[in-house]
Amino acid sequence: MMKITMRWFGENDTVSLQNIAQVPVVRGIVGTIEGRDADVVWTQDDFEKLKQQVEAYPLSLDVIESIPISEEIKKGTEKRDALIEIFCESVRNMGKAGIPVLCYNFMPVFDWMRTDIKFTLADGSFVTSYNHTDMLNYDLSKGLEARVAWIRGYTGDEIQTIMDEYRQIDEERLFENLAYFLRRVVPVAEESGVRLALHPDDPPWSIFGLPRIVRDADSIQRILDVVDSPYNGLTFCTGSLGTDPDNNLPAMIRQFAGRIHFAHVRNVELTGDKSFVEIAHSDAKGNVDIPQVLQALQDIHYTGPLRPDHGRMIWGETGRIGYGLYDRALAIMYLYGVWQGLATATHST
Ligand code: CS2
Ligand code: MN
Repeated sequence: MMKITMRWFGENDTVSLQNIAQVPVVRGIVGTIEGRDADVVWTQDDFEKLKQQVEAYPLSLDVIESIPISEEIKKGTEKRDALIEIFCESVRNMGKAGIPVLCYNFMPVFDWMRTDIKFTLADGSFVTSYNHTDMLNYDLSKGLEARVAWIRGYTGDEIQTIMDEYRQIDEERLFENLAYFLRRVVPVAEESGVRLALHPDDPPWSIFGLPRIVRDADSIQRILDVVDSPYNGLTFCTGSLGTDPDNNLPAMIRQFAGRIHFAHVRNVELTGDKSFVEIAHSDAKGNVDIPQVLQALQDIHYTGPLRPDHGRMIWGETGRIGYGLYDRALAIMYLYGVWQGLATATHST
Protein backbone atom coordinates (compact mmCIF):
# COMPACT_ATOMS: atom_id res chain seq x y z
CA MET A 1 0.00 0.00 0.00
CA MET A 2 1.18 3.51 -0.70
CA LYS A 3 0.97 5.92 2.20
CA ILE A 4 -1.72 8.60 1.92
CA THR A 5 -0.50 12.00 3.07
CA MET A 6 -1.75 15.57 3.09
CA ARG A 7 0.13 18.79 2.74
CA TRP A 8 0.11 21.02 5.82
CA PHE A 9 1.54 24.53 5.60
CA GLY A 10 2.09 25.01 9.35
CA GLU A 11 0.32 26.90 12.11
CA ASN A 12 -1.04 29.57 9.77
CA ASP A 13 -2.75 27.03 7.56
CA THR A 14 -6.54 27.29 7.68
CA VAL A 15 -6.53 23.49 7.68
CA SER A 16 -5.34 22.13 11.03
CA LEU A 17 -3.53 18.92 11.84
CA GLN A 18 -6.65 17.92 13.73
CA ASN A 19 -8.72 18.40 10.55
CA ILE A 20 -6.27 16.25 8.64
CA ALA A 21 -6.17 13.56 11.31
CA GLN A 22 -9.94 13.30 10.97
CA VAL A 23 -9.75 12.36 7.30
CA PRO A 24 -9.89 8.57 7.31
CA VAL A 25 -6.87 6.77 5.84
CA VAL A 26 -4.50 9.73 6.00
CA ARG A 27 -1.35 8.57 7.75
CA GLY A 28 1.28 11.15 6.98
CA ILE A 29 2.05 14.83 6.59
CA VAL A 30 3.92 16.73 3.94
CA GLY A 31 5.37 19.62 5.90
CA THR A 32 7.24 22.85 5.30
CA ILE A 33 8.43 26.02 6.93
CA GLU A 34 6.89 28.82 4.96
CA GLY A 35 8.63 32.00 3.96
CA ARG A 36 12.23 30.80 4.36
CA ASP A 37 14.65 32.32 1.90
CA ALA A 38 17.02 30.04 0.04
CA ASP A 39 20.07 31.39 1.89
CA VAL A 40 19.01 30.10 5.31
CA VAL A 41 19.87 26.68 6.72
CA TRP A 42 16.94 24.65 8.08
CA THR A 43 18.23 23.36 11.40
CA GLN A 44 17.74 19.97 12.95
CA ASP A 45 15.75 21.76 15.61
CA ASP A 46 13.40 23.23 12.95
CA PHE A 47 12.68 19.74 11.67
CA GLU A 48 12.32 18.22 15.13
CA LYS A 49 9.78 20.88 16.12
CA LEU A 50 7.71 20.24 13.03
CA LYS A 51 7.91 16.54 13.68
CA GLN A 52 6.72 16.95 17.24
CA GLN A 53 3.73 19.00 16.12
CA VAL A 54 2.77 16.32 13.62
CA GLU A 55 3.36 13.42 15.96
CA ALA A 56 0.96 14.87 18.53
CA TYR A 57 -1.60 13.25 16.19
CA PRO A 58 -1.55 9.72 14.83
CA LEU A 59 0.48 11.00 11.87
CA SER A 60 4.09 10.96 10.75
CA LEU A 61 6.16 13.59 8.98
CA ASP A 62 7.09 11.86 5.74
CA VAL A 63 8.07 14.59 3.32
CA ILE A 64 9.37 18.15 3.30
CA GLU A 65 7.96 20.16 0.37
CA SER A 66 9.91 22.19 -0.50
CA ILE A 67 13.24 23.67 0.51
CA PRO A 68 13.68 26.53 -1.97
CA ILE A 69 16.62 26.60 -4.35
CA SER A 70 18.37 29.91 -4.85
CA GLU A 71 18.11 31.61 -8.23
CA GLU A 72 21.92 31.89 -8.10
CA ILE A 73 22.07 28.09 -8.31
CA LYS A 74 19.62 28.00 -11.21
CA LYS A 75 21.56 30.74 -13.02
CA GLY A 76 24.90 29.15 -12.10
CA THR A 77 26.55 32.32 -10.80
CA GLU A 78 29.72 32.37 -8.72
CA LYS A 79 27.57 32.58 -5.61
CA ARG A 80 26.17 29.11 -6.16
CA ASP A 81 28.70 26.99 -4.26
CA ALA A 82 27.98 28.67 -0.94
CA LEU A 83 24.23 28.36 -1.53
CA ILE A 84 24.51 24.70 -2.51
CA GLU A 85 26.38 24.13 0.75
CA ILE A 86 23.49 25.76 2.65
CA PHE A 87 21.07 23.43 0.88
CA CYS A 88 23.30 20.43 1.73
CA GLU A 89 23.37 21.47 5.37
CA SER A 90 19.56 21.51 5.44
CA VAL A 91 19.52 18.03 3.87
CA ARG A 92 21.93 16.74 6.53
CA ASN A 93 19.71 18.20 9.25
CA MET A 94 16.64 16.60 7.70
CA GLY A 95 18.43 13.28 7.78
CA LYS A 96 19.35 13.73 11.45
CA ALA A 97 15.68 14.36 12.20
CA GLY A 98 14.81 11.18 10.30
CA ILE A 99 12.63 12.71 7.57
CA PRO A 100 13.08 10.53 4.48
CA VAL A 101 11.89 12.48 1.41
CA LEU A 102 12.59 15.99 0.12
CA CYS A 103 10.42 17.38 -2.68
CA TYR A 104 11.99 20.34 -4.49
CA ASN A 105 11.69 22.02 -7.85
CA PHE A 106 14.02 23.72 -10.33
CA MET A 107 11.66 26.21 -11.98
CA PRO A 108 13.28 29.58 -12.67
CA VAL A 109 11.80 32.46 -10.63
CA PHE A 110 8.21 31.30 -10.44
CA ASP A 111 6.90 28.13 -8.91
CA TRP A 112 3.61 26.84 -10.28
CA MET A 113 1.99 29.40 -12.52
CA ARG A 114 -1.59 30.12 -13.44
CA THR A 115 -3.31 32.86 -15.39
CA ASP A 116 -6.46 32.67 -13.26
CA ILE A 117 -6.53 31.68 -9.62
CA LYS A 118 -10.27 31.94 -9.21
CA PHE A 119 -11.84 30.21 -12.15
CA THR A 120 -15.45 29.13 -11.54
CA LEU A 121 -16.37 25.63 -12.68
CA ALA A 122 -19.92 24.76 -13.78
CA ASP A 123 -20.62 23.38 -10.31
CA GLY A 124 -19.83 26.78 -8.76
CA SER A 125 -16.56 25.67 -7.17
CA PHE A 126 -13.34 27.63 -7.59
CA VAL A 127 -10.14 26.31 -9.09
CA THR A 128 -7.00 27.62 -10.76
CA SER A 129 -6.61 27.61 -14.51
CA TYR A 130 -4.01 28.40 -17.14
CA ASN A 131 -4.49 29.80 -20.59
CA HIS A 132 -1.36 30.08 -22.72
CA THR A 133 -2.68 32.93 -24.89
CA ASP A 134 -3.40 34.98 -21.76
CA MET A 135 0.12 34.31 -20.56
CA LEU A 136 1.60 35.39 -23.92
CA ASN A 137 -0.51 38.55 -23.97
CA TYR A 138 0.37 39.54 -20.45
CA ASP A 139 2.16 42.89 -20.29
CA LEU A 140 5.04 42.22 -17.91
CA SER A 141 5.97 45.88 -17.65
CA LYS A 142 2.90 46.20 -15.41
CA GLY A 143 4.54 43.75 -13.02
CA LEU A 144 3.01 40.59 -11.62
CA GLU A 145 0.61 40.62 -8.73
CA ALA A 146 1.33 38.49 -5.72
CA ARG A 147 -0.71 35.39 -6.27
CA VAL A 148 -0.72 32.01 -4.72
CA ALA A 149 1.63 30.68 -7.35
CA TRP A 150 4.04 33.55 -7.50
CA ILE A 151 4.66 33.69 -3.76
CA ARG A 152 5.28 37.40 -3.91
CA GLY A 153 4.54 40.22 -6.28
CA TYR A 154 7.04 41.74 -8.67
CA THR A 155 7.11 45.26 -10.04
CA GLY A 156 7.65 45.84 -13.75
CA ASP A 157 11.24 46.91 -13.03
CA GLU A 158 11.98 43.83 -10.98
CA ILE A 159 10.60 41.63 -13.74
CA GLN A 160 12.81 43.43 -16.26
CA THR A 161 15.92 42.76 -14.16
CA ILE A 162 15.02 39.09 -13.76
CA MET A 163 14.43 38.67 -17.48
CA ASP A 164 17.78 40.34 -18.25
CA GLU A 165 19.58 38.02 -15.84
CA TYR A 166 18.00 34.97 -17.40
CA ARG A 167 18.65 36.06 -20.99
CA GLN A 168 21.84 33.94 -21.15
CA ILE A 169 20.21 30.92 -19.51
CA ASP A 170 18.70 28.70 -22.17
CA GLU A 171 17.38 25.20 -21.48
CA GLU A 172 20.79 23.64 -21.95
CA ARG A 173 22.43 26.00 -19.46
CA LEU A 174 19.66 25.42 -16.95
CA PHE A 175 20.12 21.67 -17.36
CA GLU A 176 23.88 22.03 -16.79
CA ASN A 177 23.21 24.06 -13.67
CA LEU A 178 20.81 21.41 -12.36
CA ALA A 179 23.40 18.72 -13.13
CA TYR A 180 26.07 20.72 -11.25
CA PHE A 181 23.69 20.96 -8.29
CA LEU A 182 22.82 17.24 -8.35
CA ARG A 183 26.45 16.11 -8.55
CA ARG A 184 27.08 17.95 -5.29
CA VAL A 185 23.82 17.32 -3.44
CA VAL A 186 23.02 13.66 -4.25
CA PRO A 187 26.08 12.30 -2.37
CA VAL A 188 24.99 14.32 0.68
CA ALA A 189 21.43 13.01 0.33
CA GLU A 190 22.81 9.44 0.20
CA GLU A 191 24.89 9.93 3.36
CA SER A 192 21.94 11.56 5.12
CA GLY A 193 19.32 9.01 4.10
CA VAL A 194 17.16 11.67 2.44
CA ARG A 195 15.69 10.81 -0.96
CA LEU A 196 15.49 13.80 -3.30
CA ALA A 197 12.26 14.04 -5.28
CA LEU A 198 12.30 16.63 -8.06
CA HIS A 199 8.85 18.09 -8.82
CA PRO A 200 8.05 18.55 -12.52
CA ASP A 201 7.57 22.04 -13.87
CA ASP A 202 4.02 23.28 -13.64
CA PRO A 203 2.99 23.94 -16.33
CA PRO A 204 5.64 21.85 -18.11
CA TRP A 205 6.62 24.40 -20.78
CA SER A 206 8.34 27.75 -21.02
CA ILE A 207 6.51 30.74 -19.52
CA PHE A 208 7.49 34.37 -20.12
CA GLY A 209 10.43 33.10 -22.14
CA LEU A 210 12.02 31.47 -19.08
CA PRO A 211 13.42 27.98 -19.59
CA ARG A 212 11.66 24.96 -18.05
CA ILE A 213 13.29 21.55 -18.26
CA VAL A 214 11.39 18.99 -16.14
CA ARG A 215 8.50 18.19 -18.42
CA ASP A 216 8.35 14.82 -20.12
CA ALA A 217 9.82 11.30 -20.16
CA ASP A 218 13.00 12.24 -22.03
CA SER A 219 13.84 15.37 -20.06
CA ILE A 220 13.25 13.58 -16.75
CA GLN A 221 15.26 10.52 -17.78
CA ARG A 222 18.16 12.76 -18.70
CA ILE A 223 18.07 14.38 -15.24
CA LEU A 224 17.87 11.02 -13.45
CA ASP A 225 20.86 9.83 -15.48
CA VAL A 226 23.05 12.70 -14.30
CA VAL A 227 23.58 10.85 -11.04
CA ASP A 228 22.36 7.29 -11.32
CA SER A 229 21.33 6.86 -7.71
CA PRO A 230 17.93 6.15 -6.15
CA TYR A 231 18.54 9.27 -4.05
CA ASN A 232 18.31 11.32 -7.23
CA GLY A 233 14.56 10.81 -7.56
CA LEU A 234 11.31 12.25 -8.69
CA THR A 235 7.98 13.56 -7.40
CA PHE A 236 5.50 12.16 -9.88
CA CYS A 237 2.92 14.97 -10.20
CA THR A 238 0.05 13.96 -12.50
CA GLY A 239 -1.30 17.51 -12.36
CA SER A 240 1.83 19.01 -13.89
CA LEU A 241 2.75 16.25 -16.34
CA GLY A 242 -0.91 15.59 -17.17
CA THR A 243 -1.38 19.00 -18.79
CA ASP A 244 0.62 17.81 -21.81
CA PRO A 245 -1.45 15.31 -23.82
CA ASP A 246 1.76 13.74 -25.17
CA ASN A 247 2.79 12.55 -21.72
CA ASN A 248 1.73 8.94 -21.19
CA LEU A 249 1.55 8.95 -17.40
CA PRO A 250 1.26 5.19 -16.70
CA ALA A 251 4.17 4.50 -19.08
CA MET A 252 6.27 7.17 -17.37
CA ILE A 253 5.54 5.66 -13.95
CA ARG A 254 6.74 2.27 -15.19
CA GLN A 255 9.81 3.86 -16.75
CA PHE A 256 10.77 5.62 -13.52
CA ALA A 257 10.14 2.67 -11.19
CA GLY A 258 12.49 2.87 -8.22
CA ARG A 259 13.08 6.57 -8.71
CA ILE A 260 9.63 7.86 -7.72
CA HIS A 261 9.66 8.78 -4.04
CA PHE A 262 6.51 10.87 -3.83
CA ALA A 263 3.30 11.04 -5.85
CA HIS A 264 0.99 14.03 -6.36
CA VAL A 265 -2.35 13.08 -7.84
CA ARG A 266 -4.46 15.78 -9.48
CA ASN A 267 -6.81 15.92 -12.46
CA VAL A 268 -6.91 18.56 -15.19
CA GLU A 269 -9.23 19.24 -18.07
CA LEU A 270 -7.49 20.40 -21.24
CA THR A 271 -9.18 23.48 -22.66
CA GLY A 272 -6.94 24.23 -25.65
CA ASP A 273 -3.33 24.16 -26.70
CA LYS A 274 -1.26 24.53 -23.50
CA SER A 275 -4.39 25.46 -21.56
CA PHE A 276 -6.19 23.71 -18.74
CA VAL A 277 -8.38 23.97 -15.67
CA GLU A 278 -8.06 21.93 -12.52
CA ILE A 279 -11.06 19.71 -11.83
CA ALA A 280 -12.26 17.11 -9.33
CA HIS A 281 -10.12 14.00 -9.16
CA SER A 282 -12.98 11.72 -10.22
CA ASP A 283 -14.20 13.98 -13.07
CA ALA A 284 -14.49 12.02 -16.33
CA LYS A 285 -13.60 15.14 -18.36
CA GLY A 286 -10.09 14.95 -17.02
CA ASN A 287 -7.00 14.20 -19.03
CA VAL A 288 -5.58 12.17 -16.15
CA ASP A 289 -6.84 8.60 -15.99
CA ILE A 290 -6.44 8.18 -12.25
CA PRO A 291 -7.28 4.45 -12.10
CA GLN A 292 -4.57 3.79 -14.70
CA VAL A 293 -2.11 5.96 -12.81
CA LEU A 294 -2.79 4.08 -9.58
CA GLN A 295 -2.58 0.76 -11.42
CA ALA A 296 0.86 1.71 -12.72
CA LEU A 297 1.96 2.66 -9.21
CA GLN A 298 0.77 -0.74 -7.99
CA ASP A 299 2.61 -2.44 -10.83
CA ILE A 300 5.89 -0.88 -9.69
CA HIS A 301 5.05 -1.82 -6.07
CA TYR A 302 4.98 1.80 -4.99
CA THR A 303 4.83 2.09 -1.20
CA GLY A 304 5.91 5.72 -0.77
CA PRO A 305 3.89 8.79 0.19
CA LEU A 306 1.10 9.96 -2.08
CA ARG A 307 -1.00 13.07 -1.68
CA PRO A 308 -3.91 14.57 -3.51
CA ASP A 309 -2.53 17.63 -5.22
CA HIS A 310 -4.78 20.66 -5.58
CA GLY A 311 -8.50 20.35 -4.99
CA ARG A 312 -11.44 22.59 -5.81
CA MET A 313 -12.73 25.13 -3.28
CA ILE A 314 -16.22 23.87 -2.42
CA TRP A 315 -18.97 24.33 0.16
CA GLY A 316 -18.05 27.97 0.73
CA GLU A 317 -14.58 27.17 1.96
CA THR A 318 -12.09 30.01 1.69
CA GLY A 319 -8.35 30.03 2.17
CA ARG A 320 -5.43 29.00 0.04
CA ILE A 321 -6.80 28.08 -3.37
CA GLY A 322 -6.14 24.46 -4.25
CA TYR A 323 -5.40 23.56 -0.67
CA GLY A 324 -8.78 23.59 1.05
CA LEU A 325 -9.77 20.70 3.27
CA TYR A 326 -13.03 19.51 1.75
CA ASP A 327 -12.23 18.61 -1.81
CA ARG A 328 -8.84 17.18 -0.91
CA ALA A 329 -10.59 14.97 1.65
CA LEU A 330 -13.05 13.81 -1.02
CA ALA A 331 -10.13 13.14 -3.34
CA ILE A 332 -8.43 11.04 -0.70
CA MET A 333 -11.47 8.85 -0.29
CA TYR A 334 -11.66 8.43 -4.07
CA LEU A 335 -7.96 7.60 -4.39
CA TYR A 336 -8.12 5.17 -1.51
CA GLY A 337 -11.22 3.45 -2.88
CA VAL A 338 -9.78 3.06 -6.36
CA TRP A 339 -6.48 1.82 -4.95
CA GLN A 340 -8.23 -0.79 -2.80
CA GLY A 341 -10.45 -1.90 -5.67
CA LEU A 342 -7.47 -2.36 -7.98
CA ALA A 343 -5.49 -4.21 -5.34
CA THR A 344 -8.38 -6.56 -4.64
CA ALA A 345 -8.94 -7.21 -8.35
CA THR A 346 -5.25 -8.02 -8.80
CA HIS A 347 -5.21 -10.44 -5.86
CA SER A 348 -8.35 -12.28 -6.92
CA THR A 349 -7.17 -12.99 -10.48
C1 CS2 B 1 2.25 22.84 -6.31
C2 CS2 B 1 3.63 23.31 -5.83
O1 CS2 B 1 2.04 21.13 -7.86
C3 CS2 B 1 2.16 21.40 -6.68
O2 CS2 B 1 2.15 20.53 -5.84
O3 CS2 B 1 1.27 23.09 -5.38
O4 CS2 B 1 3.55 23.94 -4.60
C4 CS2 B 1 4.68 22.28 -5.77
O5 CS2 B 1 4.36 21.39 -4.79
C5 CS2 B 1 6.08 22.79 -5.53
O6 CS2 B 1 6.40 23.59 -6.55
C6 CS2 B 1 7.09 21.67 -5.45
O7 CS2 B 1 8.35 22.14 -5.19
MN1 MN C 1 2.34 18.73 -7.68
